[in-house]
Amino acid sequence: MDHRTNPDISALVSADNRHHLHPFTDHASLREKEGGARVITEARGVHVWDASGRRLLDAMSGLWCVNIGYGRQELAEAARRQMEQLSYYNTFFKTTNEPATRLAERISDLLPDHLNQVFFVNSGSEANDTIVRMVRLYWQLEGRPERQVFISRHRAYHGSTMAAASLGGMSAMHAQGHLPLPGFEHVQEPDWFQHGGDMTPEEFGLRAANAIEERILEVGPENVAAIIGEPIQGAGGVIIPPETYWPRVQEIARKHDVLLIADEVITGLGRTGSMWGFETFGIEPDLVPMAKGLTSGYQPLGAVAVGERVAETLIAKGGEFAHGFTWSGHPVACAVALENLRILTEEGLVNRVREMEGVVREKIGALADHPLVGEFRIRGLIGALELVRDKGTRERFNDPGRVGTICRDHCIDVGLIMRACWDTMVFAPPFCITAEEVDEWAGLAREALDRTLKDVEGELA
Ligand code: PXG
Repeated sequence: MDHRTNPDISALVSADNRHHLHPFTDHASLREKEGGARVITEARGVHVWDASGRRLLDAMSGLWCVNIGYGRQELAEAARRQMEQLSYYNTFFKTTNEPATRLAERISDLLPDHLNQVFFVNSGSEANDTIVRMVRLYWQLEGRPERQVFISRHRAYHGSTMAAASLGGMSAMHAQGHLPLPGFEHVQEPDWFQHGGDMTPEEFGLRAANAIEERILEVGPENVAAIIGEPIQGAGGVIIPPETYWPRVQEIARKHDVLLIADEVITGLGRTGSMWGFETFGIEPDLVPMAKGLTSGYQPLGAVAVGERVAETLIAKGGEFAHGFTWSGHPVACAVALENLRILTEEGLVNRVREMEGVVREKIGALADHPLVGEFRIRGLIGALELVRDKGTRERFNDPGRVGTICRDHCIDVGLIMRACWDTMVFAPPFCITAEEVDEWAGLAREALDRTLKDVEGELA
């Protein structure tokens, strides 16, 4: 049954059409052509249900965030207990609450020694905006106020607020509202599949890293504040950089005395098979924004881990940092995060990510034999399938995003949620996924690919 035949649901959908502006949505198309939003009503484990009772396997963990899986009673209990005891108090004006302090300590314990100060925010965007203000203040306090420029990569995603969208390298976002702000530079992303040509991945990785140094030299090292990067670019299409990339970026940051920021909003807390993406790639960032997996999406929460170098200056010379949010260190969100991290560590879910990576590599990786699939790649439980016109040459279809959207819609029709980043189908399933569920996912994905192939067969090379 389609939900629009159910009177309660169709009333809800029409109210939604009248009043609700959604993120990253073309409302004219949603309301007029597609008839309104899909209503999700329940979720458990790796599955969500829509209002018509259809079950979908969520291979995206919501938006890369429901890492421990849906419906864990312990998190509901933790929220209820905390709401009953202390539903809210702020962390301004020399005040704290127990969950906020314990969580700052817990996050510090999970990080390497030099990262041991934590500032709480409510989202990844706020984490990155906080970092822009903090890093510029750091350089002011160091007597180097001209060090203001941030270097990032094309197709980076760091959030939607003004500074975070400027840090990001999404051209469609920059095209709206005169972004980026001054002081944000973008260089080529380390996407071998797209840009590598005849180079080996290792050669290309070095070249992409060197593009950062070239830009530092153009801007003048004395003007550069920091380099920011997601260890694996998520919304950009799960770009897993060649092994040569990050070590060279680290070298460049050190050589020019520039701070290094690893945006761990997606990759943090186990997603890549180590606790942090920067560990997977062997680098030592100065600042670490995190969000999503911190609560597995059960509450909105983000944090910035601040390394010794910046923290010591801010604390010793900074006086009052004039920055913060009403919900910074919200006791309910922090209590839920503590329970989420307990489950993550006590149930050994980061090891499980590594185990399940092998299963996904075998079962989903087998789709690489499909006529549309030009590449399968994975690191931990984050990966992608590239849809191409020509498997031999990696040539894509014309009108980027068209075939990805067709495939994404077929996925939904067969009962699977995978996201299309242009023509790259990406996935990041909950860590609790089982081998049987990976089998179910592989079957659904093949069916969606076959249906997509029927639609575009005439265009293949
Ligand atoms: N950094 C990274 C690496 C992200 O992936 C943010 C920062 C911003 O976080 P908030 O909590 O402000 O959304 C993100 C968010 C998508 C998609 O469609 C990805 C994100 C958010 C929404 C949609 O892939 N990533």
